[in-house]
Amino acid sequence: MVHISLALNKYSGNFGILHQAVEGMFNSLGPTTRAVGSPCWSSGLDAFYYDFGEHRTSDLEEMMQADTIVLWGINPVWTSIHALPFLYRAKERGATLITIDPIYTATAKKSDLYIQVKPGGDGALAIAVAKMLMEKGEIDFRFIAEHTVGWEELRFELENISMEKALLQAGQRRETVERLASFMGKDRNLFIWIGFGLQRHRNGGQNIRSINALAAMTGNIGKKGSGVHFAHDPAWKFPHRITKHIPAGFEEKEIIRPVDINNFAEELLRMEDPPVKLLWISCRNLLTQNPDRALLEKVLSSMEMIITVDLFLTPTASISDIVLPAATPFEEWDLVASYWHHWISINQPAIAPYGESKSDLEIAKAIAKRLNERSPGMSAFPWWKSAEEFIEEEFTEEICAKLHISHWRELLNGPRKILGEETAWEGHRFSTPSGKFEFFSSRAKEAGLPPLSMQLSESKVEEKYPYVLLIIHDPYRLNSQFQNIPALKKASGEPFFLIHPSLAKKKGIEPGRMVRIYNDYGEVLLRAYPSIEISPDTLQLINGSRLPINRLIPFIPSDMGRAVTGASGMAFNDTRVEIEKI
Ligand SMILES: Nc1nc2c(c(=O)[nH]1)N[C@H]1C(S)=C(S)[C@@H](COP(=O)(O)OP(=O)(O)OC[C@H]3O[C@@H](n4cnc5c(=O)[nH]c(N)nc54)[C@H](O)[C@@H]3O)O[C@H]1N2
Ligand SMILES: Nc1nc2c(c(=O)[nH]1)N[C@H]1C(S)=C(S)[C@@H](COP(=O)(O)OP(=O)(O)OC[C@H]3O[C@@H](n4cnc5c(=O)[nH]c(N)nc54)[C@H](O)[C@@H]3O)O[C@H]1N2
Ligand SMILES: [Mo]
Repeated sequence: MVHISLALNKYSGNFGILHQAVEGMFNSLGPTTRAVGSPCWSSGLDAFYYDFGEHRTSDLEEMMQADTIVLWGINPVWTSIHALPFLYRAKERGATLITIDPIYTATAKKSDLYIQVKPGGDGALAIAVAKMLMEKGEIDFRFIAEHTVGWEELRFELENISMEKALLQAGQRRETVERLASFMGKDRNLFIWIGFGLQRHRNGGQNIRSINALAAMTGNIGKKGSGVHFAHDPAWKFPHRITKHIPAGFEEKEIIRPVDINNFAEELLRMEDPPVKLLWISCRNLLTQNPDRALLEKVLSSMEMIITVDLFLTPTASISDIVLPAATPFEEWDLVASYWHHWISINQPAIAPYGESKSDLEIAKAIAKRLNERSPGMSAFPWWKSAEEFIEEEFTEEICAKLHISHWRELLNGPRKILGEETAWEGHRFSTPSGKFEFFSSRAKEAGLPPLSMQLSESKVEEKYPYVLLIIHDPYRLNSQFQNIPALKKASGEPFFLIHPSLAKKKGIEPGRMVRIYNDYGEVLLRAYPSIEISPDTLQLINGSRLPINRLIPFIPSDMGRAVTGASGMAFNDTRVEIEKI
């Protein structure tokens, strides 16, 4: 019954609920080793957990009722194009669009105001704005009194923070922040959309807590057209029965020996008693997306067996012993929910699986069946059930009621939005221990984190290398996917990075020149193009190219993530490098 030397690493290839058959199959074996946490959003999830009790977004369309929309560390013009019609309509209605980003992104170019924040300086920026709003009396004291805890402690802290220090950490002049604050006063509907890029820093979680506090002190929570929006997970309302086939005698919690998904290489190396021998990789291009690539290569080569399930022969699949071809979404049933909008849909197969490919569910079923043939009772996964039966089991009465359907098959006519959850936190009943929005979080305190949501960071990290490497998500790809589509490859051109003209001049780098980007972890050779879209101490690179960029990226944990996902977030955007022309 004990298969602890088997490990699973699975992430974002397909988040459809039937793909959780992989977790279900692993659960059915009893204790195994599992990658836990997330390379993506953990620090932000914890920030929302401490302040609100959980993460929720309003219906995206509410954006159209905002007076001010702040796109804070998010680049939807590249990464969330389905949101653009609402942004444009809000703008037509007179909303002011503000982008806060260290890079003058495609989104910033469409905004009315752009603030070039220092990487990791968002908390300090929120604090500077909060201090100004306090000076001007633009605080919603009624909201604070009725719906929050910890205001007195926070006010005291804010009064004692020096404005100069906050401005310096945010990399701003006073006038710029004054302008920003003028769009955020208590009588404007303020809709803040926080992105993933901004929380990929050592202080990413705390920075989000500061932004949350800014929204709360101006009364911008639970009101139409306002709020702070980071993530929402309608999928969590499903019972996830597909994962619950745990053998008798075990509790769900006991059957996972956790390995941090971000510090995967090092933790796997240290794993003893027993060491991991077989690694199952699904929905992941581990080798190109995880930090610490050199160590990862070494550790993976020491595995007795790696099985990768993927649609394509990715770099990760290429180093595996067995590659199982996955079916595409065109060839499988699935139940699909988003981590941002509120729609639920059924994915229906359009064609039968091509060649020998199989969905993750069919693979899980086949394995469970075979294991039980060899050794009856080895897997508790119900291999005899059809995909449609697995879908059926997820639809509880409550879910059907919220979708206004009596049977899931009604979704075959088109997706439905979950009703009754349009405005996040509308009744102001928060899921925190106090039931209120918490400027002071006892849960954060217990976790050894600063209890107050606004606090200037005092810790100084000695940086050996001078330039911050910001790796942003690609307009033509989804992480490492779609490399193989010639039209997209052509559209995105050869990989390159951007460098400020003053830095290019200092280093004698002409446009298009090959440059060595390096640090203690490795090096990458790439063409450089000067651009005033970034600051002189930042380099911009686009994620997803075939280049092994993650040779440069060490594992740097962010401040938060453990409470919700079980491991800290990953501070990809705190990677530091040096450059030289070659
Ligand atoms: N430097 C840097 N690194 C980053 C980031 C960053 O900003 N900077 N971003 C991080 C983020 S946000 C994320 S989410 C992670 C993503 O990390 P991964 O989840 O590893 O990313 P993908 O490149 O999307 O790889 C998914 C793989 O799943 C495969 N796939 C697609 N559909 C299926 C299916 O149905 N079944 C199976 N078995 N496989 C399938 C795809 O072909 C692809 O190879 O990367 C992280 N890495
Ligand atoms: N086309 C496309 N769409 C995608 C993806 C993709 O790869 N391609 N990936 C999907 C996934 S997995 C994810 S997680 C999302 C990511 O969606 P986004 O969060 O929009 O993407 P990122 O490029 O990671 O980061 C957004 C911005 O954060 C900025 N940033 C970095 N550090 C800081 C900081 O300290 N402060 C502030 N204010 N900004 C900062 C970056 O400069 C960048 O412009 O997109 C999803 N959608
Ligand atoms: Mo992500």
